[in-house]
Amino acid sequence: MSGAFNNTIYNNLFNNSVNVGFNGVIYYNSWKTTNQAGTRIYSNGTNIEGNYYTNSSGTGYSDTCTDSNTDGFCDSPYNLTTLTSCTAGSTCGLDADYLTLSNDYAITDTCTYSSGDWNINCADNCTIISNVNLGGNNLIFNGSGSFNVQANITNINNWQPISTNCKLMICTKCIFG
Ligand SMILES: [Ca+2]
Ligand SMILES: [Ca+2]
Repeated sequence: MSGAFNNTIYNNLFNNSVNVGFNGVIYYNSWKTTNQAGTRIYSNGTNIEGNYYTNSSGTGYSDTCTDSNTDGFCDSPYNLTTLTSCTAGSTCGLDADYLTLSNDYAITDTCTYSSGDWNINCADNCTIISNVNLGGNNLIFNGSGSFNVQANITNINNWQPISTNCKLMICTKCIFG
């Protein structure tokens, strides 16, 4: 970039050995939009904000950054002048992507049964509206909140209601509009 100023650049896929370069005086540009629901240019996730930075070997910043809460965004901003992770308000310079897309998005709620024992976090406040066949596995509750059952959960080996703070709401005669 040469002399670029005050541009807004978001939800792009940069796939080059060197993704961003500057010539001459470096001015401020915004490398993200407001966090919002949207279709990502690349990588899984429900929201958009910054850009995705990769290379032909898949070792770009977005591929390798730490995303500890697996929300699909890197934990640290990305300084686009030095092409290194940075600390907001300190080492990010005028051009940084503050919410870089990561490829580590993972659905974290426990309301959907996949296989094995079903470990339910009551803090997810699940409402189960489709029948679930547990295949002889256990139903285990943790956390505080509720678990609202409006469908049949069958083939349970054992209930383990180990949390007294989990309110079970079992509906026997559900009314569906
Ligand atoms: Ca990754
Ligand atoms: Ca994150």
